[in-house]
Amino acid sequence: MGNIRHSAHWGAFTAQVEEGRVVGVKPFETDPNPTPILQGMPEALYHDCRVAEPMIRKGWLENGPGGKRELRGGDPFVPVSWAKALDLVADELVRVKRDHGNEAIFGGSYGWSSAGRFHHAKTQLQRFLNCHGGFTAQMHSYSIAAGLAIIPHILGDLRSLRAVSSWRDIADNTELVVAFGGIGTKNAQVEPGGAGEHSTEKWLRRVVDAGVKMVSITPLRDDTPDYMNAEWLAPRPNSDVALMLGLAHTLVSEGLHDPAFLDRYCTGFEKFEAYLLGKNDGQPKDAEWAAAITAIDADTIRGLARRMASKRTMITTAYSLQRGDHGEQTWWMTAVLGAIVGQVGLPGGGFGFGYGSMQGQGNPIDPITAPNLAAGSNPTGSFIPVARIADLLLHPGEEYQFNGETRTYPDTRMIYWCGGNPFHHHQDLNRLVHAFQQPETIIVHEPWWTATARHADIVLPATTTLERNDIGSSSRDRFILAMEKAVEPVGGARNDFDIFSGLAERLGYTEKFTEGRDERQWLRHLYDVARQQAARKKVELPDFDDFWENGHVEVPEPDFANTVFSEFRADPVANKLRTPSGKIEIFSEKIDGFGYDDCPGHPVWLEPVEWLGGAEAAKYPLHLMSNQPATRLHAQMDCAGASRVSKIKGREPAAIHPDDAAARGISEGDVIRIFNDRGETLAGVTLSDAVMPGVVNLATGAWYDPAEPGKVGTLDKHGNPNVLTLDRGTSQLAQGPIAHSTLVEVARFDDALPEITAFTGPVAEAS
Ligand SMILES: Nc1nc2c(c(=O)[nH]1)N[C@H]1C(S)=C(S)[C@@H](COP(=O)(O)OP(=O)(O)OC[C@H]3O[C@@H](n4cnc5c(=O)[nH]c(N)nc54)[C@H](O)[C@@H]3O)O[C@H]1N2
Ligand SMILES: Nc1nc2c(c(=O)[nH]1)N[C@H]1C(S)=C(S)[C@@H](COP(=O)(O)OP(=O)(O)OC[C@H]3O[C@@H](n4cnc5c(=O)[nH]c(N)nc54)[C@H](O)[C@@H]3O)O[C@H]1N2
Ligand SMILES: [Mo]
Repeated sequence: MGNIRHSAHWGAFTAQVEEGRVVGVKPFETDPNPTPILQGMPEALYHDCRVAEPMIRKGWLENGPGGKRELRGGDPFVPVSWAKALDLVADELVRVKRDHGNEAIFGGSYGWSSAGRFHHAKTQLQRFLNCHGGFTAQMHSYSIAAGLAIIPHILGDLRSLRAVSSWRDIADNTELVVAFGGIGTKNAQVEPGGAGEHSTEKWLRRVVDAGVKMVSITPLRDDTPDYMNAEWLAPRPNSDVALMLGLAHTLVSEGLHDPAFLDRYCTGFEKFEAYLLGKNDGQPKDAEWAAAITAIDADTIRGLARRMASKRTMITTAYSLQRGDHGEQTWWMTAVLGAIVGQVGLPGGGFGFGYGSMQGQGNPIDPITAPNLAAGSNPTGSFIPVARIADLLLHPGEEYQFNGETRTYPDTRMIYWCGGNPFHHHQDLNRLVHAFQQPETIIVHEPWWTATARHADIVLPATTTLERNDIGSSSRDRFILAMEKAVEPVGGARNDFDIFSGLAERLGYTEKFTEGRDERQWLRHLYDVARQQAARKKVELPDFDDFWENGHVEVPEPDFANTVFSEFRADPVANKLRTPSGKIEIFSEKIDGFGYDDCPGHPVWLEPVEWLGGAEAAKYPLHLMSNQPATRLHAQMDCAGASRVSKIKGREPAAIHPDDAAARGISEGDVIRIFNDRGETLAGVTLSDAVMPGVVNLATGAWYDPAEPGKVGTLDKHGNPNVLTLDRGTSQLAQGPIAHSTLVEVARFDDALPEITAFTGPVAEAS
C-alpha cells in the first residue's frame, strides 16, 4: 500500500504500510529535528495491551450501576458486543440525567488524546454530552492551571504565554537570557496539534550563535543543552520566588531599577516595595535572605541582578515552576521582576513563559486559524478547577474557593472519560483509587488498557490516530497536515466519533451531533472554515482536494520578529492592558480583595508545603522532581519504543546524585523503593552529577502498576511518581496541581522483584 502521510503530537511522518499493516514510520522529510518517540508507534499500535472489544467490569455487569464498586481496578472484565455496550451506556446516560441531573455526569475528561483536530477525543465527548444536556467540566489545564488563573489579573490577557516574544527577537536583540527551569528540547518534542517542523533546536542554536548568554536556573543541569554553554545555578526546588525577590531587592536597593517604567506602566509598586525592603515585617528580602532559602550564595545573586540591569535581558520561566505549591507566585513574580528591570516591550527584553516547555513556544503565531471541531456550549455551566477531581468525588456538596468565588462540588454519579488518563496525570494516586470507588458508573474510551481503563466499569475500545483520517494543525506551526488513515481498526476498535454517533442514534439526537456529516465531510467542512478565515487575513490556502492530495499546506517562516507588549510600551494609554488599572498589576486590589492568605495582593515568598528547607525534610530528605519524560508523551506508548528501551530492570529510571546514592549504599542499575507517607514505588537507578544533590528525578508516565490492583496504598511496581505526589491546590486562587512539591526518601530494594503487569491487560472472563 505504500507510504501514508500522517501526524502526531510528536510530529509529522509517513507510515509504511505492507499488506494492511504498519511496518515502519519515517519522519516528515523537511523536519530538521524529528524525535525518537515517533519510532514506538508501530509497536504500540499492535501491542497486546490494546483493548480488543467492549468490556464490562464483572461487578457492574452482574449488579448494575454502583455494583461492587470497591472492586474497581481489581475486578475481572467480561466482553460484550458493541450493540449491548452501547445500549448499556445509553440507558445509563438517561438514568443519571433523569434521577440526578446533568451535573452528576462528570465529563471534564482532561487529557491530550491525539493530535488530529476532528477526532479529538475530549472534544468529541463534550460535543456529545452537550447534546445530552451538559455535564460537569474542568477549568484550565494540568500544565498551567496556576498561570492561567493569575496572569489575566496581572497582565489582562495571556499574550505573555500565548504570543511570547519570538525566537528571532531573542536572537537579534537579547544579550542575556535568565531561564528559570532552563530551556531545552526535551519538552519541545511535542505540540498539542502536532508539528511539521521541530524548530526549537534550530532557534536555540541561532540564539547561542548570536552571542546571547544564558543563565539556566534549575535543579537539573540537562534541562538546558550543553551547546547553549549556559551558566548553571541550582536553587533548592520551589525556592525560585525567593531568588527572584533577592534579585529584585538588589536592583531596587542599588538603584538599578527603572522607576519611570514602574510609574508609567505599572500599579502598586510602593506596596510591593515596602514588602521587598522589609518595611512592615522588618525582613528585607535581600540577597542574604534569598541565599539562606535558595542555597545560592548572595554574591552570585547580586552579581546576576547587576548583569540583568546592564544587559538587554529576557527573563523566562518554564511551566513547571507553577506546578508547585503557591505556583501562582512564580509567574507573578517573574512579571514583577521583568517590570523592575524595566525592559518590558523593548526588543529582546522583558519576560515570557514556557520557552522550551512546548515545541511551538517562541514561534511566531501563524496567521492561519487551525481547523477545529466545536464542542458547543454546556447548558449546565458546571465545572471544577482541573486538578480537583478527587476532591469532587470525595466531597460532594462541600464548598471551596476558586479565583474569588465560593463554589460547591456537585454530586457525581457518572464519570465519562475519553482521551485522558487521570491515573497518569493526577496526584496522590492512592487517594484517586479511593475517589474512583465513589461514582455509580465509570465509562472510558481507550485504545490501550491504561490504569484508567482498568479502573472503569465500561471500557469501549477506541481507534488510534493511524486508524482514521484527520487534520493536524497548531497555531504555532507553519503546516496544516493531512492525516491519512493507514490501516483498518485494530481488533474491534471504533472511532470515538462513531461510538458517539451510535449513542446519539439511540438517544435521538443524531442530527444534532453529526450535523449530517461523515468523517470525510467533516474534514472538508473544518478545512473550508479555516480556509475562509485565512482568506479574511489575505492568506490564500489551496482547496480541500488539493490540500489532501498534496498532504500538507506550508506557510513560509516569517522574516520579522515580534516583541510582546511593544504596543503597550509605545502607548500605554491607547494600548492599555485589560487589567482593572490598564497597567501591569504589581499589587492587585482585586486579588487582595479575595482575602486569601495563600495568595495575597502582591507576590510574596510563601514556604511550600514540602521542600528541602522545611521541617518535613528531616523525615523525607529528598525533593522529588517528576518532570516530563524524554522518551514519551506523558503515559502514551510507555509499552513501546524509546520508553520501553529506557527502563531499568523493567522499571522507570530515577536519576540521583552519586553522593546521595553512596550515602544509601545505592549503585547504578539498582532498583530502589521511593517512598513517603502517601505511597511507594519501585524505580531503576541512574547516577548523575547533572542532578543537584538532594533531588531525585523520576519522570512522569510509567503506567501505574499496583501490587494488589484496586487496593488503596499498595506498592506501585513500575515507577509512577504520582503515588508519591500531594493532591492539594496551589492556592485558593487557582487550585492548580502541585506535583513538583514532593519530598521522599529512597532505599535499595533487595527483595525479589515483582513482575511488571501494567502491559498485560486485566483478567478477562468469558461472557
Ligand atoms: N507528577 C506529575 N504529574 C503530572 C505532570 C507532572 O509534571 N508531574 N504533568 C501534568 C501535565 S502538564 C499533563 S498535560 C498531564 C497529562 O495527562 P494526560 O493528557 O491525561 O496523559 P496522556 O498519557 O497523554 O493521556 C491521554 C490518553 O488518551 C488516550 N488516547 C489517545 N488517542 C485517543 C483517541 O483517539 N481516543 C481515545 N478515547 N483515547 C485516546 C491515550 O492512550 C492516553 O491514555 O499530566 C500531568 N501530570
Ligand atoms: N518529551 C515530552 N515533552 C513534553 C511532554 C511530555 O510528556 N514528554 N509534555 C508536554 C506538556 S503537556 C507540558 S505541560 C510541558 C511541560 O513543560 P515543563 O513544565 O516546562 O516541563 P517539566 O519537564 O515538568 O519541567 C522542566 C524542568 O523544570 C525544572 N523544575 C521543576 N521544578 C522546578 C523548580 O521548582 N524550580 C526550578 N528552577 N526548576 C524546576 C525541572 O528540572 C524540569 O526538568 O511539556 C510538554 N513537553
Ligand atoms: Mo501539560
